[in-house]
Amino acid sequence: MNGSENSHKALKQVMASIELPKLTKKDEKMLYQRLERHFPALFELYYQLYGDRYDFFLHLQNLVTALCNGFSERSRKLKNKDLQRQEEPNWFRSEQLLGMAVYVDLFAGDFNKLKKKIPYFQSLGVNYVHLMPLYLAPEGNSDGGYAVSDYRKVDPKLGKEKDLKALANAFNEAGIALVLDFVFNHTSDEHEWALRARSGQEEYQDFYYFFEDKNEVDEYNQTCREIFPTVRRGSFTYLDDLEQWVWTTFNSFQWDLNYSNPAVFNAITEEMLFLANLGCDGLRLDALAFIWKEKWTQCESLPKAHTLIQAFNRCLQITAPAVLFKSEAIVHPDEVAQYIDRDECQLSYNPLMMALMWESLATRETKLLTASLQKSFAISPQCSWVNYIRCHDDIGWTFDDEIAHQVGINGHDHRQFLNQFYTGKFEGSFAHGVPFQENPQTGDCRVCGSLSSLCGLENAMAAGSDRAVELAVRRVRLLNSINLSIGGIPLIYQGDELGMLNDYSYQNDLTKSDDARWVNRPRITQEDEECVSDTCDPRSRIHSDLRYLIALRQHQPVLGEAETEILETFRPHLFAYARKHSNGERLLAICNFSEHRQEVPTSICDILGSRDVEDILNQQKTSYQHNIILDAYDVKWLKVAKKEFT
Ligand code: OTU
Repeated sequence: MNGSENSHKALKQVMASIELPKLTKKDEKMLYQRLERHFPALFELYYQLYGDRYDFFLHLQNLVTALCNGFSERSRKLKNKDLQRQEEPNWFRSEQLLGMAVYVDLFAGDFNKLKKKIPYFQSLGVNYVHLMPLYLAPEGNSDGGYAVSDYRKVDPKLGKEKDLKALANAFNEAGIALVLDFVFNHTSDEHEWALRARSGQEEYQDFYYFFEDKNEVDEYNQTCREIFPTVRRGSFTYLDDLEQWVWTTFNSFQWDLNYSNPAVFNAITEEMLFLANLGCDGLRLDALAFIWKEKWTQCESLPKAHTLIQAFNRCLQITAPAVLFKSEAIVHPDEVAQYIDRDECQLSYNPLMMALMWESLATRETKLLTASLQKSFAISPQCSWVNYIRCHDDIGWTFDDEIAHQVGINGHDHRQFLNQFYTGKFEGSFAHGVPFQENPQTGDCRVCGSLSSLCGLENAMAAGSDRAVELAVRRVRLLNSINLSIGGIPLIYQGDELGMLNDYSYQNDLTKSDDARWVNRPRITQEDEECVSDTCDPRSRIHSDLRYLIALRQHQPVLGEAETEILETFRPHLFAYARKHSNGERLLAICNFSEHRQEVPTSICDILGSRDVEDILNQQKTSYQHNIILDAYDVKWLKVAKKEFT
């Protein structure tokens, strides 16, 4: 008997053995069709993970029951959305799509107040909103909400569950895609599963990784990366009451879930379907690289991590196919790429481009950016990057040392330089950042700070230098322009649209002071919003430049679902790429990463098929006869000039 016959038989057996929820004839047909299409793959994946267990079939039954229940609980409206999205599977590649990541409390106050911000999103052109973790979490330090105590309850400071539902509906009606965090690598130590485990219930102890033997812990620590070394060394936390160690990759109150146990897979699937049925369009898979562990490995991005995510994806295809997965793999670029697939994560953060834009700003050289993106930018046309410049986390320098070596850069030394440059330890640097998680043993470090402060605005304003302010504003525009045009969903991080500077108030809060990432998690006040209407304030320029870029993008299909080619400019300070739409339209973007004027021969326009071009960004219709000239940090978006008939 072959695999497909096996899975067909298994499906028949499972369906005969479980109690189906009440469904209309039409829904029942839809569910069966989806099961027929996706169950074989799901079965295969689940078998790879748990096939050697004596109770495999029991867990499979439970899983399919959860999927059928999830399907029956999904509202008619969302089921219609599922169908609609199937008709336009590439909706997320549109030039119209623009994202923003916000904290409900810091950005608006609570769910109801956030609902009132819908016009703000709309006026910016934002139609994809990622709400930072909003779930019930421990009081005090909860890692910014990434320690979840209950996936079905919201943080009471933000409102009630019904308020979140109302917000999701309002977003839906306003055409705003909602993205929520799926924090599935760990729960908080206050999650019911953790509490039960702690009280000695064996069934729940199997939900996490407990060790009695210190040697075993030491063995794992030899090969695992330390993520928050200044908080705690190693990846484990000793629990005095249990006299055992528990696996905690991040903070001590974040307990890693044990996915070698199928009961964990099933339980988390139910939580995932609950979130899907709230009406979100995307789930951000937090820390997804860490979900599978094996001794003597790094316990990151192991093959079974992919098997797990693909299995979760199939579960969604069966119950809530409108929902996309967004990979949050802030790892080596080759590993980032491994999560991107229609059947795994349709969306992925682009940490390589993010880090290397900052690298190019520091060095004024584009060779590493160009060489790296030439290798890693192209992904499946059924997927999309989520491009970003800043987020709620730190900046880690996750480039490929091999490529760095090829362009004459020593990766280790270069990271040290970048950390120094962005944390005020390099003379002449424009940036004002804060170091994060310096590891005394390895010398590793990451950088925090807001977009504007890292681009030099904070120092420039403090120095009262008009020239320095001008350059900072231009740097911000340069990075925004790439984010908006290179291909992918641009994700604006809250406050960056207002040019906000670092917020040092976290240093006075005991629950935050040891986590420098709070420097780039500001509370956004009315005053901050009003700042940008004062034209004397440089932040107003940052804001209006961004608005201008967004408005332009919305009318350029060539900036949406179109191919990207990263070009070699043979000019050390210039970065260039071409976009090509299937309708034949093309666009060439050229960016100057230096504060000095640069020139490039007009022949670079040959990729457009003509040297008679216009710069749609600066509305210059000159046809370039000589060299193209770019001022300090200038950007050009060139298209073939429209013929004027006289
Ligand atoms: C994510 O990031 C979140 O974005 C962080 O805010 C959380 O603290 C963390 O998970 C735990 O939930 O370590 O510094 O290599 O870098 O997943 C950020 C991947 C993080 C990790 C990333 C993680």
